Amino acid sequence: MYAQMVNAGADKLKSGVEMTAQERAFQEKIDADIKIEPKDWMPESYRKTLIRQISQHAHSEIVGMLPEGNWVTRAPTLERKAILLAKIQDEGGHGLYLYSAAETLGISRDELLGQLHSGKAKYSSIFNYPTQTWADIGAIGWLVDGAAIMNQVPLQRCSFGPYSRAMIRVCKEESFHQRQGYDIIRTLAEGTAEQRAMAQDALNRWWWPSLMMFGPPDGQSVHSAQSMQWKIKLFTNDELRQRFVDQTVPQAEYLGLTVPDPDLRWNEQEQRHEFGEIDWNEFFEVLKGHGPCNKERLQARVDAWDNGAWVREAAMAHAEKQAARTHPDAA
Ligand code: BYC
Repeated sequence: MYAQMVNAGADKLKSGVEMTAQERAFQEKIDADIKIEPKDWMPESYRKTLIRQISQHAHSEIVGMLPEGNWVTRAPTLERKAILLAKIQDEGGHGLYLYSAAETLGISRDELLGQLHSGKAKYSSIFNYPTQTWADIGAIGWLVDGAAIMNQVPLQRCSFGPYSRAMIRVCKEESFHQRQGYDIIRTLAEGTAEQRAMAQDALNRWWWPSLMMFGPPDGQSVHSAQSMQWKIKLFTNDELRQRFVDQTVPQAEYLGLTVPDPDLRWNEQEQRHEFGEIDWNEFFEVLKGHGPCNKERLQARVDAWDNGAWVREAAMAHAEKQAARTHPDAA
């Protein structure tokens, strides 16, 4: 039935290759907004694209714990410390849901982590910047989680069932994260001149890297066209970036902070903010491993893996002992 709803022009993959009958049936399901589940047939490149995106998303959550973890012992009050700890634990949880979603596509967690540790898999560029002051924790919540939500709310409707369902819970928690970040920045912006300067300094340093989180401009985004045909992505990188700017600029104005972009202006006719040129050279350098903290972040993850070896070994030995007790004849 859903075949009737198919876009008649979509008989080719975005790569220009003619679709097989099986691929066409698959695309028809997607066009009819029917979720693809792990045991359903799917093109190999759909599976690979999902593994790439979901695992990079999972790695971003786990690496994203590091810049925040840097401030747990220095949070200004007990309440802020408890909130920050809870937020970091949430990020760990998001990473685990996402690794589980990726595993449904037939790849093991060990392989996924191996790809992170070898540098083969990416994680979000944003986490290669340092957290220099407490205001940076506010900026991460306000801007970085704000950008993450902008990207992830549409992903709740993406075509792959396990990913879309993971995003529903993740988005609820991210929305709390964004508010706690805004609350930190608002408190500083309403505080002493020194606190206000800290908030402005954090905005100055995190604004442009936050805009880069949405990925390269549409003209240079290699995966967007195919991912949108498959509804792995529902909006382009530039569309989401524009929405983020339009949402965030009024929040900065409310706080009395200045967005560090002299070219920023409201375009009344188009009902959107125009903004200045992003330094894409900086973005691609960070992706190549040359950001301020790339080496430190990756090393921290590799060390955590190595230092946790004894826990994994002990858990395996315990599981084997339990299994031998339950099924003594199986050994
Ligand atoms: N950083 O063709 P494109 C969070 C790569 S954090 C690094 O447009 P795609 C959190 C891209 O992978 C947010 N790499 O790619 C918040 C590709 O390289 P490969 C995590 C980037 O996939 C607070 C190449 O550039 N969210 O949640 O169509 C605390 C070409 O790009 C970046 C997600 O991951 C970047 N910013 O679109 C803790 C959301 N941008 O793979 C955690 C899910 C691009 O060919 N992901 N690249 O080597 C997505 O929506 C998409 O993957 C992206 C990129 C929009 C990010």
